[in-house]
Amino acid sequence: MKIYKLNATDGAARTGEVATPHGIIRTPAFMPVGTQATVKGMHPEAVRETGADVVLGNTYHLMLRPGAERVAALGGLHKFMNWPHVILTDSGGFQVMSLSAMRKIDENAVTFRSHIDGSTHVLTPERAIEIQTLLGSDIVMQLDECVRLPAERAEVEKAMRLSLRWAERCQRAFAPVRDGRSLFAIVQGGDDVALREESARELNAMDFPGYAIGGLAVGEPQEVMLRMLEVVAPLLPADKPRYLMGVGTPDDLLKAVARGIDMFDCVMPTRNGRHGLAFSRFGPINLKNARHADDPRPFDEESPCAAARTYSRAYLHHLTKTNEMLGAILLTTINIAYYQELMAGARAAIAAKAFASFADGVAAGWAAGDL
Ligand code: PRF
Repeated sequence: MKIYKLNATDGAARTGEVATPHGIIRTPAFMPVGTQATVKGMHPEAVRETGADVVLGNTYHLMLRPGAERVAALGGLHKFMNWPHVILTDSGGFQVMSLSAMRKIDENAVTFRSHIDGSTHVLTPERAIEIQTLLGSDIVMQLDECVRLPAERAEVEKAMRLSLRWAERCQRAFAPVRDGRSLFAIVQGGDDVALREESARELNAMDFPGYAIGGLAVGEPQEVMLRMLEVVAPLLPADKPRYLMGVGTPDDLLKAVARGIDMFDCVMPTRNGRHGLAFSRFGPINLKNARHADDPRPFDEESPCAAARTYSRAYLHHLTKTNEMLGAILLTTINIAYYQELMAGARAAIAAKAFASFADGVAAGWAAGDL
């Protein structure tokens, strides 16, 4: 099934649309992270207002609490969280590795202890598909194994090969329950060019509707990540979407778009917003800094985001210093809106064949710094 419509290219950068049962994703796209069936601190309506077409949910968290069967009985994740637009869910393996108290991976499954109550769970590729189907996810991710870098080549190779076998099992489990939804494969292979090539080629031959690149932004320098994108992206089919998982800073996003990436997710704008850090056309701004205490100017009078135009830097400073909920809410909103503005700018620039000058202009704004 073909879900991607390529609208324009500019060098390796692409703009297009991904079709799903709950609507279209305009690409390049940033997907706010809604781990626990909520983009932390924001009403779904407010998330939509920033221009987001899709949010990401997590198999790992939702299977533990409230449970996938419960969400299904309540009408599915879209209804449960009041997000009638596109939902992509991650498959759980990556979150098990970073969050669970104990975990063990073998050929059949990842077995782990819940970080909530210590209970033991077994996540097979088949169960990862079943959970994401119970949730009603529009874009389902295969179960994979992601290795943190730096790592021994043998370890990266083993995880990449296991991920290939799990891709096949996920594909087999997904076919009978697909119902218009899509399953994306995940390219692994760490920082090793040959392993990345093998992973991309094998997954390509299995003919998935979309491809993710995993195992990056896990401890390696940015230039290594970009090099891997330069290796992998050209090996992926031009008529299918490419999703770089768990990335990144605004700078990472523009550099990855320049190398042919279409979709991103990251906790950075939400998590940093909760801790007083805002992303902006002036670069990152720490609202906890005392220099904002007497500054009556709005955060950014030229932002398309009402919160950024309305609230003063002095007030945002006060809210973050006092740990008020509204501070987290406003900065999360400002950050998600900035990420969406960046992607909208990238889409327009690619369509106008002016992506390089767009990216240079944005970077010049960051370099000039705060007003
Ligand atoms: N695999 C999965 N989810 C992920 C990653 C991965 O490699 C990453 C790595 N940046 C983030 N999220 N399934």
